[in-house]
Amino acid sequence: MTEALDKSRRIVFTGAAGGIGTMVRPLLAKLYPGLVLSDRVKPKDLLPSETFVPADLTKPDEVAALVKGAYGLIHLGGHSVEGTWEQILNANIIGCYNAFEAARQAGVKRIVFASSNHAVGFYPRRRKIGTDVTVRPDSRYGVSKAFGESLGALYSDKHGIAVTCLRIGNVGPRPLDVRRLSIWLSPEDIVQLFQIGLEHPDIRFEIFYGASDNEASWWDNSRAHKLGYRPTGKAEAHRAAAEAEQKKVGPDPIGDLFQGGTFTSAEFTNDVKRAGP
Ligand code: 15L
Repeated sequence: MTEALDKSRRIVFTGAAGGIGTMVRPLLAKLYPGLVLSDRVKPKDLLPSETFVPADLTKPDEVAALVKGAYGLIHLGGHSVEGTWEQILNANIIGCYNAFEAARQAGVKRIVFASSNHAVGFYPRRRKIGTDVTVRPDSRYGVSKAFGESLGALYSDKHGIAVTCLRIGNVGPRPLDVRRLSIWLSPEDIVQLFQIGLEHPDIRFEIFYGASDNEASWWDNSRAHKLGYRPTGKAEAHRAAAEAEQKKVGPDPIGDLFQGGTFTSAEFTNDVKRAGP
C-alpha cells in the first residue's frame, strides 16, 4: 500500500489542540517520529516527547517558519464549525491559503487537508453520493471546505503536490446520534486515511470520505478502499446508544432531510422542496 517514506521526516500537523488533534496525537506519534504539532495555543497535555511550534494561520511568516523543511502537512487547523463570515474568512479561507502557499514555497511534497461532510451537506440523506459530485455546501463553513478542496486541486495540478482531501464525517469514540451512524469516523480510521495521504505512491489529487465501516453510510468511498483503506470502526455496533441520544434531541424537520443535519437548517429561509439537488 505504501511507498517507503522516511518516517523521521518533518510532518507538520496543524490544529493539534483541537478535538480531532487531541484524539489522534498519540496514534500519530507512534507512526511519525518527526511529527511537529502546531496550533495557536499549546495543547494543555503536551508530553515532553512531543514537538510543538505555535503558529497563527493568518500570519504567513509564522506558517512559513512552521512548514520549512517539512515533507508533509496534515492541515486540520481552522474554525471547525459554522461561524461568522469574519471567522470563516480568516481561519479557513486566508488560513488555508497561507498553509498551501507556504507549503508550496517550502517544497512540501504531500498535503492532507481536513475537508468536511459539510462541503456536500445539502445532498439528501436518501441519496448515496460519490466523491465526484458537485459540492453542495450547507454553511459558510462548508463553503470554506469546498474552497480548500479547490485549492488542493490547484496545488496538485499546477505544482505537483500530492493532495488528499478528507471529507470528514464526525470523529469520536462512538457515533453521537442517528445522523452520526452514517458519518462516524473512529480515531484509528482517520489515522489510516492520513497514512494513505502521506504515503501512498499513487496520490496526486484525491477526495476521500472520512467515514468508518458504517452500514448506514451515504457515501461511496471506493477510491479510498482501492488505495488500501480498511476501516475497522463499525457505527452499527453503537446503534442503540445513538438512538437513545437522538430521542433526547428531538426532530429537526429540515436538518433531518439532509446529510449536513443542523448545519442545513441553521439560518434556512428557502422552501424545503427547492433545497438540495
Ligand atoms: C464537522 O465538520 C465539524 O468539524 C464537527 O464539529 C461536526 O459538526 C461534524 O462536522 C458533523 O457533521 O457532525
